[in-house]
Amino acid sequence: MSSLVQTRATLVLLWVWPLLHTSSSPGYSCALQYIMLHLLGYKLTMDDLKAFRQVDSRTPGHPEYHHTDGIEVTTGPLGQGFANAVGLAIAQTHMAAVYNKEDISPISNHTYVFLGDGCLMEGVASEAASLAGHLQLGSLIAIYDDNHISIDGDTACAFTENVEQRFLSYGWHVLHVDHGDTDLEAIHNAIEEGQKEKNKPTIIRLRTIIGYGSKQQGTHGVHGSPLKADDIEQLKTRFGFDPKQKYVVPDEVRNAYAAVAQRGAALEQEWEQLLGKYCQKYPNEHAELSRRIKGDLPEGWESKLPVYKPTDAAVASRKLSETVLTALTPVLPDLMGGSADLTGSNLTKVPKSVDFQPESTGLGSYKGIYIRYGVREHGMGAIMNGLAAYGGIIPFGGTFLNFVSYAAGAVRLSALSGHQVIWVATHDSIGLGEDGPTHQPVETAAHFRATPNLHFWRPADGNETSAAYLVALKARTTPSIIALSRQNLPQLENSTIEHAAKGGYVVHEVEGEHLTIVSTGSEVGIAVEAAGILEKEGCKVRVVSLPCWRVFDAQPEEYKLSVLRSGAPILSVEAYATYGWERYSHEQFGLSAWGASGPYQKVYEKFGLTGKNIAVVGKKVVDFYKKKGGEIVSPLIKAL
Ligand SMILES: Cc1ncc(C[n+]2csc(CCOP(=O)(O)OP(=O)(O)O)c2C)c(N)n1
Ligand SMILES: *[C@@H]1O[C@H](CO)[C@@H](O)[C@H](O)[C@H]1NC(C)=O
Ligand SMILES: *[C@@H]1O[C@H](CO)[C@@H](O)[C@H](O)[C@H]1NC(C)=O
Ligand SMILES: *[C@@H]1O[C@H](CO)[C@@H](O)[C@H](O)[C@H]1NC(C)=O
Ligand SMILES: CC(=O)N[C@H]1CO[C@H](CO)[C@@H](O)[C@@H]1O
Ligand SMILES: [Mg+2]
Repeated sequence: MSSLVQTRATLVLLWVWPLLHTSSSPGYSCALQYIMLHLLGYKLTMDDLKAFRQVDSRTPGHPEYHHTDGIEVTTGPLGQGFANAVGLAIAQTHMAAVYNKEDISPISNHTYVFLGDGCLMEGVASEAASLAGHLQLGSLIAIYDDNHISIDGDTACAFTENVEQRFLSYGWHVLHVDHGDTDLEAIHNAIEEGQKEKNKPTIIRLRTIIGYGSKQQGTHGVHGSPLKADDIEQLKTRFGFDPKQKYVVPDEVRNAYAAVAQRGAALEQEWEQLLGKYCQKYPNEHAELSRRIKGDLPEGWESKLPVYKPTDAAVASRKLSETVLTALTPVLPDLMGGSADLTGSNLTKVPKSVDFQPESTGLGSYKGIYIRYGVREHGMGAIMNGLAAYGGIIPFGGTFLNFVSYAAGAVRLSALSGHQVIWVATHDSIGLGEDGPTHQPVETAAHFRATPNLHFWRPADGNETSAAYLVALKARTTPSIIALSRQNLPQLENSTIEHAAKGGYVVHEVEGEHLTIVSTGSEVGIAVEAAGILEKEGCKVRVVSLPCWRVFDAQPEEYKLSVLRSGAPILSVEAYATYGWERYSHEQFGLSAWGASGPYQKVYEKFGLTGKNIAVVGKKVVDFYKKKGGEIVSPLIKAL
């Protein structure tokens, strides 16, 4: 199994491609990738190529995983593809360590990635490169198109560092080819040399000329806009094509690529045979590996999810999350966790789990399931996308919810690509207390709730935390962010896994209510407290917990309307910006600006997030709607 991630490419690489084992996934220059896939026999016809960048084509402007045959990761935002490749290489290295045997090694080979100046300027790539060097990922080979050009022109204006020295200091094996446009032999040799290096990732710096052969070669003029007609004509003539013909593949070219495809097919058959032998000799390992690669979960894992009694002690949901992970790890070898240097605070490391580290460091082994990402949130997000893309691995990564925003570029690609990545996002609100507003997420939830195909969970207690993991682990093509508290949360009466798995449910029911309070996470307990106070004053209050909007939105209309029903005003309460709550409530209570530093109870008091104050706010809402008169209709009842 080998992977080829292309974050961008130039024409010259066309000639390199056939030397590699399988295919692909690029950025803005994916036309080349589509052409290669077409020539090598993937499901891309000449008509697909002609429909390049057209609506509903199989050839969108940047390559999309799950959309086009042979595309291994979605790329386009520079630097992401490179970091994905580090994830793919970690996955290969780990799966090889777990499943390969002395006599049969079904998992071998390399991950190749093409990158340009843009990728190398991006921080996310630096984060991933630094970690790849530390992890000694010998199976990773990066090919850097060093053409001295980016969109603004000559890289002299902004990018003059010594890339080779940078990668040497990261611990990479560094090679270069001086004439990358013409010296095919040198490219071939460099790749072979990279394959021989087993203890370091390799980067090959190819010195090239952008738009080689065009009249505008060597300038940024060829980066993004089509060549002029006369330029195309002279280019085709120069390379021995008939300038009058379009969309033609000469027979020699077709045959040459068909031979490569045949060689690949033969290698695949050989590999299938190898796997057959492995199956006979190691049936248990084979069964597990096959299950994982297929994307199935093992039988009965759900029964290991912890459940709590209403009388159980109040516990921080980050701790509840650790309890879930500890319970699931023995039955779910697919879980590969990690943290961006907040292991102790995030509680992501299952006791006794081994670190994923090169043996030589004495810190762990490649069999280990716990990745020390270091303080590299964005790198972690993009690497997790690579781990998920490889198959057989469900990555989760811990950091403070506020710092998931640092990784937002990778998070939106998880969602767009359908990668099952789980963020263990602790310290989920002003409830983190003393660290203050720099660490307190306020706008974060609104951003991630607005992101398509992303589940943002904010569980309120033990059963809800188990429910969040249940749904997140079953959602094989959807990433999840599980926002978890630092402070202890009481177990809510009536919070079953089944209820919370619907994304929203009534946690405290009364008939003929004057008010419904809808809330999430740590504020649900506060809402229940407020309901108790108001009840004593003769005001009947229901409480709804809505731990995941998107999952709730997907429930049948009838169920949703039974939870957020008509007849009384609905008030939302959450320790975040109120943005978005208009969809589920008539009135909103939350933070109107940044949080504050202090002991968490004092901070909650400062912002009026106490049972006592929410009771006052609730009363105000009830009185307002009583005075206003008229029918009160659920905010869910709308035309569109
Ligand atoms: C994160 C991100 N920022 C900006 C862009 C827009 N962009 C696309 S290509 C490019 C320049 C890339 O330069 P280089 O990698 O050297 O490619 P070359 O021009 O050499 O082909 C930029 C800024 C992007 N795709 N992603
Ligand atoms: C892939 O691995 C096999 C066996 O492990 C090896 O024979 C082959 O040369 C490798 N191919 C590449 C492209 O690295
Ligand atoms: C948690 O769920 C279990 C099983 O669904 C239920 O018996 C228990 O009462 C729930 N606990 C709380 C605190 O609601
Ligand atoms: C929990 O549900 C039961 C049965 O529906 C109900 O009697 C009880 O009042 C509920 N508890 C709370 C706190 O709402
Ligand atoms: C509950 C818990 O384990 N908290 C830990 C959080 O992390 C710090 C160090 O970062 C530890 O000191 C705490 O014990
Ligand atoms: Mg460039």
